[in-house]
Amino acid sequence: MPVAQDNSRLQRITAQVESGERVSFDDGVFLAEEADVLALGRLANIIRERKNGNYAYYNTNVHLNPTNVCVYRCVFCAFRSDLKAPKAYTFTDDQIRERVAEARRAGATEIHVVGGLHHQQPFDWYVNVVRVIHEAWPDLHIKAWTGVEINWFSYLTKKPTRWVLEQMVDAGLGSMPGGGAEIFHPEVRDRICEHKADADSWLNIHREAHALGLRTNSTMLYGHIEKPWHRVDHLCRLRELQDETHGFQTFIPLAFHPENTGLDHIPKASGLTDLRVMALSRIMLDNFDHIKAYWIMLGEKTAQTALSFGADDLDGTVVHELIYHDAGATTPEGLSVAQLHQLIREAGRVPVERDTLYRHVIREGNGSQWRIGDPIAKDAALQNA
Ligand code: V47
Ligand code: SF4
Repeated sequence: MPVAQDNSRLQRITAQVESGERVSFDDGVFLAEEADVLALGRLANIIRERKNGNYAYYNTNVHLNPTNVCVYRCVFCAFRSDLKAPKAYTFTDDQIRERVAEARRAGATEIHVVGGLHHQQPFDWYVNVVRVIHEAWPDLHIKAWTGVEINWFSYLTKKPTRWVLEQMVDAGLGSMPGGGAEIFHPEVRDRICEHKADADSWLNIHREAHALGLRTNSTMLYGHIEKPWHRVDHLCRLRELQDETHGFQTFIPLAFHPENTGLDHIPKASGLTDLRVMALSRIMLDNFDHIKAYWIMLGEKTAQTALSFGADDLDGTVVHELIYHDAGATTPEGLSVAQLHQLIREAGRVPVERDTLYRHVIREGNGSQWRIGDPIAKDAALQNA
């Protein structure tokens, strides 16, 4: 396409974004394939600041991966283990309680629970993980089980996914993380994780969760065998469900880490690709309030830069994260709140601690006590800050 025509297409899309109009699939593919990274960043920043002003959010959370034994063999995964392999583990109730105690000491407001699909554990074992956490600390928000796990529990019990979700809510589930989405398009999905829940199943489980009043997150795993248009297709499918339910809170682009995986010949995505995908996500997901730069996966420097390329959230002080570290991530497993504040302030943004549901967390005393304020968008104290 001649350069002059490209420029006029970019100008038209810019005008659309400025006036709050949605960007089409075709224009999304054009942006993904042809727009330069700074043009993408400018567009994404318009939407980011319109939705979240100058705030950059983080939360104080801990991760719990209760088992790494998994019946599936996703080619991108370095975390999973065979049952008999030396690295296989499955937590006991006491080990789970120990993680909750550690969360309490760290002042966490959330515990993020995902793991492998252990074929020898019955459904009750997974319900019990949630129950043990909830009984040990009822105020801790439990964000647990991806759509893929819920799909597996339905297979295990031969009960509908809605029933599975209801059992989890009864046990103390507060919301669902966004994992397992990978790339929805079957051209890619069938090659990287052929056995697990397909796109429609994943989306339908989130639809059902939203109907039950649960908020959920969403992700996309990029930087492996997918083409830019597969990313746009993925984003459009999420956007469509969000139009219907408004139940997604945030979207997290996840950069593929190749080490120790079946795709270790693929080089890790560059920082520029990370920023392009971040910006593209912000532009396409016009009905999502938040885009997360998961610092543990991106590294602190790219995550900080991403705050000017569409991202408004750095996730949390994530300790005991295994999925990326098994796949070669070299970031520390946890950042302190002071370090997160510094990253955010250096980026020219205002740090705001949020809880899982994007309500303002107000710390008291030495910080180990807190209370939950209003939803951030309505918080008078923050608006006047
Ligand atoms: O579904 C697995 C990804 C996901 C690799 O909801 C990999 O707040 C890169 O979903 N390289 C699980 N990625 C993690 C996840 C997540 C993370 C942070 C916040 C939230 C949230 C959700 O991790 C999996 C898969 O897409 N993954 N292996 C790898 N080698
Ligand atoms: Fe199992 Fe999840 Fe790894 Fe796939 S990504 S092999 S489902 S632990």
